[in-house]
Amino acid sequence: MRIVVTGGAGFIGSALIRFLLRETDATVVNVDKLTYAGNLESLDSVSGLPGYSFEQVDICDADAMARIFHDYQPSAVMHLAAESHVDRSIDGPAQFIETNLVGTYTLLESARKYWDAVKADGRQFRFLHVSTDEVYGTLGEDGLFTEETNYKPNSPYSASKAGSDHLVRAWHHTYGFPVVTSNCSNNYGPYQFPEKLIPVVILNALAGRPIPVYGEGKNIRDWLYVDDHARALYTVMTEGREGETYNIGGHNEKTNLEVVQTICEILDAMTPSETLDSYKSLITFVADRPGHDQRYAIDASKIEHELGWVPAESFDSGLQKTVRWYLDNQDWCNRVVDGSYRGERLGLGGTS
Ligand code: NAD
Ligand code: TDX
Repeated sequence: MRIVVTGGAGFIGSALIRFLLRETDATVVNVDKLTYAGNLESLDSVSGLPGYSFEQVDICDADAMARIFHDYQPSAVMHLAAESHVDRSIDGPAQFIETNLVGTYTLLESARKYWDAVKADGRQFRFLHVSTDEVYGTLGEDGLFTEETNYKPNSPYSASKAGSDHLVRAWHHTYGFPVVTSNCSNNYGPYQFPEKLIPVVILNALAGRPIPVYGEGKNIRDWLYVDDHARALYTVMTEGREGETYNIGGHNEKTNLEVVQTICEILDAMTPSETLDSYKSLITFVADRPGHDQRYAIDASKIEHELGWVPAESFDSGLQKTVRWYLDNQDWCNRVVDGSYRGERLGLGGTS
């Protein structure tokens, strides 16, 4: 298979490309604009392989996308490119509308025109749209998100992703375009940009800075190790039923405070602080995120029963691996924090 992966320089996209190039026969064209979240250094271990190509392209650029389809003649698209951070969407929604909605529309149209041209030759083609559980809104104390749960997005980010899911659905329903969609819970693991909770906690703790916990830390997220997500995406793309959606999750519901405290305990064991009894003393409760969803939890029985996918990593093992990775890859972290991965400086999450 020749696969166009959009957003392949991001956190999940780079895990997916490492998986595809190491574990499958696929060749990969990484189409990425290289926003602040795109980091080609996350692909250093595979970018020299013959099956890998990179194109610095904005998915909103219809001409550039048409050229990509013409030049590479892919058999599949795995669409991950997006603005992905909820807090940024609250401060500046415009880019989320642009990339997540207009970009997905532009990509769908480019892909549909290409598919129209090649399907007459009997060539196979599939479009995997990678989305999030946040489109379903928030849960109370009970219940799980299933594929039948109504969409009730609450943040500009989740609304833009919900809109992109609807576009993909409509392109299938109206044009017969061969799509499959996945909705996944919170990912964690190596190479995650330090704006998301888990890397913020690890890097702030190591730097002796306050660890910001929004509100009372009681919000619940359902965590999945990123390599399990990458494998799930490949499974859904190759074996999922056309036009269907699949929820992906790891059955790891934790309060944010539990997550933060566990990371501090792992750090206390792996690299005890010279000045603090425990990194937990850095935990600082800060103003809550506006519109903060209370609880996410995924019912993953459809992908498990229909496609036989189950996560390999437990939350404990995945978190140990993740903390170890950040400790062992200080170069990658430093180059992100000092901005040298793209020539500018990043302000790490503060406490206000
Ligand atoms: P990320 O922010 O780490 O990476 C996004 C990538 O997309 C970056 O490499 C960026 O340069 C690229 N990109 C952004 N705008 C672009 C544009 N206009 N054209 C081309 N490339 C562009 O995101 P992530 O956490 O790896 O998430 C990847 C996908 O998975 C997103 O669609 C996200 O909504 C979805 N998702 C993420 C999570 C999670 O926990 N991180 C969970 C479920 C679903
Ligand atoms: O400093 C922090 N302190 C804190 O308490 C940060 C950055 C977050 N939080 C809280 C907010 C959330 O309840 O931790 C939880 C996780 O926050 P994020 O890491 O920002 O993730 P979330 O908002 O849950 O969204 C993530 O999962 C679903 C991804 O960013 C999305 O792209 C994905 O769709």
